[in-house]
Amino acid sequence: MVYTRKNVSALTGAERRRFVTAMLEVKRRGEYDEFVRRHIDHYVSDGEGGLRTAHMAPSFLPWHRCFLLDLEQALQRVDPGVSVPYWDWTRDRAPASAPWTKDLLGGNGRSSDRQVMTGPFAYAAGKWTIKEAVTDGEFLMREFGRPRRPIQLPTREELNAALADPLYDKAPFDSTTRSGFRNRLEGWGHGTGNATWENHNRVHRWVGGHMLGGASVNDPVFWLHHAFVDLQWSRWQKKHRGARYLPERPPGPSDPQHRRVVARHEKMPPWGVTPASMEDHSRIYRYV
Ligand code: CU1
Ligand code: CU1
Repeated sequence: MVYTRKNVSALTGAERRRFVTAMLEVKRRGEYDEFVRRHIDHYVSDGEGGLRTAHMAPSFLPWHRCFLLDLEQALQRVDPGVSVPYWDWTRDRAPASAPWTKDLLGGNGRSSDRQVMTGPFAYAAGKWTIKEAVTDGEFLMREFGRPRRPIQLPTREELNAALADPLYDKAPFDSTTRSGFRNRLEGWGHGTGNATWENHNRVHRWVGGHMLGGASVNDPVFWLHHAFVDLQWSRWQKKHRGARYLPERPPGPSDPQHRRVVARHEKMPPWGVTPASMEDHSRIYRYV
């Protein structure tokens, strides 16, 4: 049956409680840290050799779509009525708004050590110990807006500029690509300072703490952020009827991107599904 993903600000108290309970149970079962580890292991950048699947690549969108579906299945094994809500950071921009409430994700980190002190994912609540990370420390960290070098959440206009691009992605299909919906949304920018981080990337920077690197999955907001990013892919498809995932065919042997990106009909690790098969989610879930 097709289920729905809702705006986090529209969840009822009971829906919030069920989402949090399911997340904590997936963590308790040890499954959650496998998701963190998988994301760290797929953190391959332009500068490294080999196939890029999750980031700095066209398959950024289908990769995270599959990743969210796996987490959602883990949540639904605990409570079949739960799905991942999305955080519309163009509207809910205040540090006290959804999803940062005490009954959901908790709030900002404290200034001394960035430790999150409120809500069910605070270390002191005893159910969210960080185990898989690139740095030490067992507590979840956030640093909203990066006070030492302030950064703002992306605006509706900035997101719309990405959605307006009619091309899905463009050669060289990496972080240096200057146009194409995928990189405008993923957000490897070309300016200096804050302009280096656009849309999706800027949100990771704004939350700060664990959201900064490959271990960003440790912060449950990762999923709410990526559900909203995933929704943009659907919006882009509706805006540009017939526009498809690119590249359609694998780059040839003389192309520097040969075997470094996943083409539309190639199998995407670790799932072995093709981007083409992930373009339409309407038989699995809908956004409301
Ligand atoms: Cu990611
Ligand atoms: Cu991300």
